[in-house]
Amino acid sequence: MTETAETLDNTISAGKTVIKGACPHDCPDTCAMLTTVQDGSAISVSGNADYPYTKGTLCGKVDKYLHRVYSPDRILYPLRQVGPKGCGRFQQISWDEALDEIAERFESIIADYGSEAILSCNYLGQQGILNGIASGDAFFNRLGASVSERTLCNSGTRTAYFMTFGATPGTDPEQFIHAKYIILWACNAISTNLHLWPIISEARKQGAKLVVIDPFQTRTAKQADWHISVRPGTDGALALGMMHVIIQQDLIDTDYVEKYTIGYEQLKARAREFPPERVAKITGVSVEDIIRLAQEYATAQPAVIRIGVALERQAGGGQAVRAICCLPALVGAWRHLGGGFLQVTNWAFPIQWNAIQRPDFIKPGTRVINLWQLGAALTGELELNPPIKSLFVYNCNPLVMIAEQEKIVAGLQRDDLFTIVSEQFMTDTADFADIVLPATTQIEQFDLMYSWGQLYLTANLPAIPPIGAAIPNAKLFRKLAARMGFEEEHFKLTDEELIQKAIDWSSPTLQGVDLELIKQQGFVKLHIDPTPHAAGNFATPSGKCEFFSSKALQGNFVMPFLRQGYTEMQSGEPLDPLPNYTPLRESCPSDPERASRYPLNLISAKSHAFINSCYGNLPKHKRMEGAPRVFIHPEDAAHRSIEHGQLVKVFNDRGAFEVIAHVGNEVQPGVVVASLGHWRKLSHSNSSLNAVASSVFADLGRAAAVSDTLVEVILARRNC
Ligand SMILES: Nc1nc2c(c(=O)[nH]1)N[C@H]1C(S)=C(S)[C@@H](COP(=O)(O)OP(=O)(O)OC[C@H]3O[C@@H](n4cnc5c(=O)[nH]c(N)nc54)[C@H](O)[C@@H]3O)O[C@H]1N2
Ligand SMILES: Nc1nc2c(c(=O)[nH]1)N[C@H]1C(S)=C(S)[C@@H](COP(=O)(O)OP(=O)(O)OC[C@H]3O[C@@H](n4cnc5c(=O)[nH]c(N)nc54)[C@H](O)[C@@H]3O)O[C@H]1N2
Ligand SMILES: [Mo]
Repeated sequence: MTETAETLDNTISAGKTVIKGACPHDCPDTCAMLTTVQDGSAISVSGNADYPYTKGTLCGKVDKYLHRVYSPDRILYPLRQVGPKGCGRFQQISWDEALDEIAERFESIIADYGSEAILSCNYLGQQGILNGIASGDAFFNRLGASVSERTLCNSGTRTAYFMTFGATPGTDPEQFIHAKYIILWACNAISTNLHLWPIISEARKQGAKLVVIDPFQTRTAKQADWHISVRPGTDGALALGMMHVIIQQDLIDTDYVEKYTIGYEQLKARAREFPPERVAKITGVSVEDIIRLAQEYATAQPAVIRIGVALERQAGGGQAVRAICCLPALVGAWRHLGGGFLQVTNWAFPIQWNAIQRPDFIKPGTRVINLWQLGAALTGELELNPPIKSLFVYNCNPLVMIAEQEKIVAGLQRDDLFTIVSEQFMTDTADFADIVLPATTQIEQFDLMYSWGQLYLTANLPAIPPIGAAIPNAKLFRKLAARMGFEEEHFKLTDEELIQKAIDWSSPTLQGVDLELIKQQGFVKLHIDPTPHAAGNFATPSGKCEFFSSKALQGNFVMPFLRQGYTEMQSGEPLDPLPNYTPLRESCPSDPERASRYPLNLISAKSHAFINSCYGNLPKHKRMEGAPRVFIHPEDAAHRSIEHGQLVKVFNDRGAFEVIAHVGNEVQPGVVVASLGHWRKLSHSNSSLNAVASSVFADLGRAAAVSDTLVEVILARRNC
């Protein structure tokens, strides 16, 4: 009997039950979670010790999950706004009243403006197949709403990855244990991918070297064998410089390149343009370090690269990812167990998203609105016809998480905008809602969880009944569909029926597995080849690793985190089929005037104690995170008479926010770093980082160049 089974028996006999679940958050780890229940209440959560990937540990955020579930601030009943928008004055109403009002307003908006005047704004607040990013798609598609293009995260990276490798999960993180050289490139794993860390630590005990490439000395960079502090937005040049050295010093795996790649000669010509001397000037990394990195990476096999998501948030971020993706094939790293490349693994999961999203319900020609442009869409700047008259927000907190915050505030303040927010907490966004709907937490609902950072399908069984009148997202959209009179069978399917349809049970990755087995065991690991590309076998049109991308020639295209079929291929200018380096957009010399007014480049980093903005309101998590800060180099601080610990204003012509200055060498001169997720209304200035961030698109995947943002920092007035 395993340890957990023993524990289970003991706890059941003591009048307690332990229910198998999974962390709901937008995080690569997707931990298996156990909830202990006594007399109908959850009394503790813990990691499932039987789960091979997370081995019984939860992070410091989710081990306090019950603070979320039982917080006195939970929204437990439907509410109607009674004060001016944004003041957060609400009165409790019944579900029937809420649904009636939504249906009546939708019907009148559709009659006056057409259904495209309605837009949903949703993301990964919950990550399950049922209640996650796609849970409302069938409803909104059937309604005829504008389609929201959700490129808030990972779309630039995914597009680049897809151009090079196709839809493949890459290297299984559990195989990192065999690696001898690990590069965490723009990835702060100790904060954002915690359960990869013990695997990396084990590999290091067995002799692996850990290199972190990041302009910021993160918790992870501090622990590395070698931290390479690159200038933001210059990684494309660094990767091309590495290639230059690898090719020049004949460190390529010629056999692998010949058999399993296409475009080597063109790539070689491109890399020739990036000698280390030029790359050193661009990146701020010394010539010696560029050469050493290239040599070590090429020769210390198995070598594996794990990239985070931050690269795509710079003007040339997509092509930088493309360049980094080319490295493993060049040196044959894919041949080895534990070698290769990891970005996101969810390509591996045999999920038939169309069964959940129902893109077939979309009326041909329905317009698509990108969520990074929410502010411009709501304020009328986009000159949409019809204008947006209703916004339905769920699994998302746009007022904190989407750039150009001031425009979003202005849009949400519109009296003629009917806003519905389904939430667990009264977020900054929910304050502006006309109707707020109560959402359940993970331990109150059923779901099946995939992962974007590992290879397990994990069951989440309800541990306690819904609290108050809260309901899961899947149920919310069934209720709305019924109230709108939608007759399609889809809207009558139960949770389990939907899951049965959504999974391709015949996939070789799930041989011998059915839903009952997953529920019983709590999880299954997909059957995936541990060296998926040892002999090529890429999922590209050529079946090879495409240094020269054939997809790029067909026109610009977008690969969002979850696509609804139709967004894949767009017409337009062909993309550069070879990886390249594009300088930052906002800084000199592209806009010298702007750069002189706002000389510092602001990077947004994920906070340690929150998941995006989740937990940003809970006292224990806030204490763990500390006050919102901006990291600034001592030279930049001295130049502005700023001292460590003082309140400063970070601003540009888009907006401003106030935080405490952390003066230190963690950042380079010219760069400032602030963490994301602090709530606007709990901040000094009633604004936060996205007040200044730009929502201009980067080069690939319509990711926004939010970290390609110039600002100035001054002492906040109240210091004077
Ligand atoms: N604790 C915690 N964990 C999380 C989240 C959270 O909010 N909090 N969010 C989850 C989500 S949604 C995501 S997408 C992932 C993101 O996971 P990560 O990608 O690891 O997180 P980020 O903090 O966005 O970026 C990682 C690092 O990239 C660096 N960086 C920024 N610009 C550049 C650049 O131009 N070049 C290089 N080389 N580095 C750069 C930043 O300084 C930062 O340290 O984390 C997930 N996990
Ligand atoms: N400037 C800048 N902006 C960024 C980023 C950046 O690095 N810089 N990062 C981007 C990234 S990587 C991401 S992933 C996005 C994240 O953007 P969001 O997905 O908007 O981030 P969250 O703050 O997690 O908001 C999710 C909300 O969903 C709610 N929620 C949780 N579970 C449920 C549920 O079951 N039902 C309902 N109805 N609601 C629920 C939570 O309470 C929370 O308020 O932000 C992007 N924005
Ligand atoms: Mo993300």
